[in-house]
Amino acid sequence: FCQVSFLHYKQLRVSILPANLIILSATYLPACTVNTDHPDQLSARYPTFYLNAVISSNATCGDPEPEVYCKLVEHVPGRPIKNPHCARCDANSVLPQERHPITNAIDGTNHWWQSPSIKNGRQFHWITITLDLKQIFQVAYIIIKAANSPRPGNWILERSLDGLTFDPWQYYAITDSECLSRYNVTPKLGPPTYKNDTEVICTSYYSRINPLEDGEIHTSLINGRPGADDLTSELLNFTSARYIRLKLQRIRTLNADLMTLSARDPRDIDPIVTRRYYYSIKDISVGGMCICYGHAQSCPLDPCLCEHNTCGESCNQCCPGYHQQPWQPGTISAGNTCEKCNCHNKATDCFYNQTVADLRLSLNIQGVRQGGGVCIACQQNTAGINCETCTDGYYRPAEVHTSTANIQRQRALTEHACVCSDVPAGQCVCKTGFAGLRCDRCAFGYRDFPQCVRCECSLPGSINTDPCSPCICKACGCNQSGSLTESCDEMGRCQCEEGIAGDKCNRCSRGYYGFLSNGCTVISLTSDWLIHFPPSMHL
Ligand SMILES: [Ca+2]
Repeated sequence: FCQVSFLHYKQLRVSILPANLIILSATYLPACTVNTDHPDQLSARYPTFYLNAVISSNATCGDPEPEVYCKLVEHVPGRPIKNPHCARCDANSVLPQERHPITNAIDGTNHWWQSPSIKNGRQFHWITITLDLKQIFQVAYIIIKAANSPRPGNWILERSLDGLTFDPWQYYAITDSECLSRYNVTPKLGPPTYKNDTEVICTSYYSRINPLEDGEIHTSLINGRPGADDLTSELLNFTSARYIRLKLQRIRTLNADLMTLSARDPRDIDPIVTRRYYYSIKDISVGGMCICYGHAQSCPLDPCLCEHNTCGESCNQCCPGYHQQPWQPGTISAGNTCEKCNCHNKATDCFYNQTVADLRLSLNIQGVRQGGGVCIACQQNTAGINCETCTDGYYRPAEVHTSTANIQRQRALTEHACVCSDVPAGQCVCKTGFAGLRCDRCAFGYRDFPQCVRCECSLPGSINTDPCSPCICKACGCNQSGSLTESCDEMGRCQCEEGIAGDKCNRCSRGYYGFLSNGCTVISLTSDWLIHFPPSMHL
């Protein structure tokens, strides 16, 4: 049950190191019970992955010259530091413990990256670390673990799609007031919260001096935002990144040393103080999903292993034959599975048409008129939006049901005589002029099968009972005094003089009276005797 909602989020590029796989499984298992925004449980909701990415920094301890550094321990100012836990770093050392390259930050072990201390100069407050994920991901969270130093003080977490333009994801400052003074961002007090899906906050929560080592920084980019449960397009865009950059801008120092360090060049200060100030990162974990629009379970480098009947490099479209509904990105609450078109197994592809959907012309796979799938290239002499009917000249045998029909439609005996219809099955619906179960003869009044042309003989005008038999015309019988000629039309209607009516021109038209040899007389509307005519008298 829990796995279902989890399936959209994938494991990106899991390291092959056993240590990482243990971390991975540890974060996978609680997924079923965790529904919280607490940063400690970020990794529970989204699988952690260690990146096989490329990481770089512009400064490293012991590069180019070996140097001695000491761990920061609490002490009383003015008194000598007892047991100063010092060590040597040398980027070119043969001893692994003396080398602290930036690759240690993503190696999945306890080896760490370390920067030169500010004993070497003030410029070592400003160090940039860039992580190239090698493809665009939707980053859900980033967890950074410090090693033998406090966490960075002031710094900016940035993201980029192209490696050229970077946008801030989050600001971190030693104090809330520095959020405003350095980054011009109103500080978030306490544990980070997010008002909207794209809010870039500034927090001092993770820049505290304690713990002096092994501190962690949890940055959530999805959890805690309004669109977290049902990813909005804004949040999808906001979390998309190929490059992640840490712009470190100020090492966290003991308050007791703040005055000394800010007033003087670090190179003029006793190295006992300055060699304790450097950055260290043991581990950077990035969790997220590949850009498969929530339609892939696994997330190899490329392409996405699409599910939910989606296809395309990024699962960004429905697969052929699955266009009953328009494509949508998958979300946690809805898989938005692409729906198969109902082509009655007569077509392999279809397309979505909104008009067809609006008019409810398309049957879905459940036989309900819902969706806009239109089948393409119906096979086996079938036709129609759902391949539910047949092409002209073919009919569906009575024993074959539309929904299960896998038998070829049968050809009518006379091609093009039969118009396909499914009601009733097995019966051709014949074109005009044709008749019979298979439209294999001419209809009454038509002759010369298979042409079936209309017969000329008019039944009202002839004594025939079959229009296709030779015509024997009826006499016109026109009234001599009422008609213009002796001939009549094919229906036996004579041509009457003015004021005369009737097929045989033997009575007066309406408005005339007195049928005589010289015709009918028009009724005078002023004649008041008109109303005395017996009603039975026809005018
Ligand atoms: Ca490490």
